[in-house]
Amino acid sequence: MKTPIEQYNTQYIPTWCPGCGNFMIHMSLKKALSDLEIQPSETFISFDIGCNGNGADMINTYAFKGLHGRSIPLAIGAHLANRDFTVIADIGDGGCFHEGLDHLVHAIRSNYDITILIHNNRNFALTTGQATVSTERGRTMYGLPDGKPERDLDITKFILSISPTFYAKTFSGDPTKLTEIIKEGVKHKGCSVIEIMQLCPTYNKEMTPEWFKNHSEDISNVEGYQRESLPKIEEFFAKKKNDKIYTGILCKINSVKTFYENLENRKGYKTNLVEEVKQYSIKNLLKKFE
Ligand SMILES: Cc1ncc(C[n+]2csc(CCOP(=O)(O)OP(=O)(O)O)c2C)c(N)n1
Ligand code: SF4
Repeated sequence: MKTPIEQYNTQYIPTWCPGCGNFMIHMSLKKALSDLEIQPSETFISFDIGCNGNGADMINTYAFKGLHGRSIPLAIGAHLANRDFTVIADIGDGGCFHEGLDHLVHAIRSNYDITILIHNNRNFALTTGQATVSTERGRTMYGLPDGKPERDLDITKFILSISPTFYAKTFSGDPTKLTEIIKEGVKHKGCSVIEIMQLCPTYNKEMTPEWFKNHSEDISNVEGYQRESLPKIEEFFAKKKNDKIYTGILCKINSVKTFYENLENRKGYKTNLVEEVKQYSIKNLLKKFE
C-alpha cells in the first residue's frame, strides 16, 4: 500500500534551532520510508539522547528513546525480536563515537540487519557544544578556550577498518541525495551505516553549505573506485593525501551473511521471537516474587 509522507508526521513541533540539519534529516527519512512504501506500523526507530534524539516525538513510527549512546543495542534487540520490521538506530556523533562506540563496532562486526543514521554535527550539541572526536583539533569549544587538545580520529578510516557491509557518508544540506542513500541503506541486507555530516549553525558555525561544497567530493567522480572491494577501498583511503570528505556510498558488500542468517539454532524457523514468547506463560515465574 502506498504510504503518503504525511502518515509519518505527528502533532509535535520541532524545537531545533533555525537552520539545523536535523530538519532535513527527518524529512529525508520520512521521504525514504514513504518512497519504499514502508508503513509507520512496520517501522521501529530507536532514538538517542541529544538534539538528534529530540526527533523521537516528531515521527509517527514505533519509537523508543533510550540512554545516551545506546540506540544501537536497542535497535538490535528490536530487530532480533521481530525481523519483519524495518529497524533504524538514530544517534549523534557524541553518542556514537564516545558513549556508545563499542555498540557501533559490534553492530558492524556482527552485521545485524539494521540501519544506523549518525548525525555528525561534530560536537555534543544538546549540552551546548563540547568537543567530540570528530571536532577538528585546535578548535575552540565550550570548556576548551585554548582549543581541542586531542588528536583527531579519521571516522571514515575507522569505520572501514571494522569491515562494514554498507557505509555511506552524506550531507544534511543535500536532502535529495540523503533520501536516496537512506533508501539504499534500508534495502541493504546487513548493517548499514550512514554518516550524515549535519549542519549545526549554533555550535559548528564553520561547516556551512558553502564550506561543505568546497571540502567534499562525490565518490562517483573518482574513476575506478570499487565500492564492492574492502581491500581496494582501504587502499584508496590509506593513500589519500588531500583533506577532502568523500561522500556517497563508499562501501557495499553483498556477500556477507547477516547475524541472524549465521545463527544455527534458528535455522528453519519461520516465526519471530515476539510471536513465540506469547506461547509461554510466566505466571509460575511471577509467583516466586509474590
Ligand atoms: C551516559 C551519558 N553521558 C552524558 C550525558 C549528557 N549528555 C546529554 S545530551 C549530550 C550531548 C549529545 O551529543 P550528541 O550525541 O553528539 O548529540 P547532539 O546533541 O549533537 O545531536 C550529553 C553529553 C548523558 N545524558 N548520558
Ligand atoms: S544546537 Fe545544533 S544540533 Fe542542536 S538544535 Fe541547534 S543547530 Fe541543531
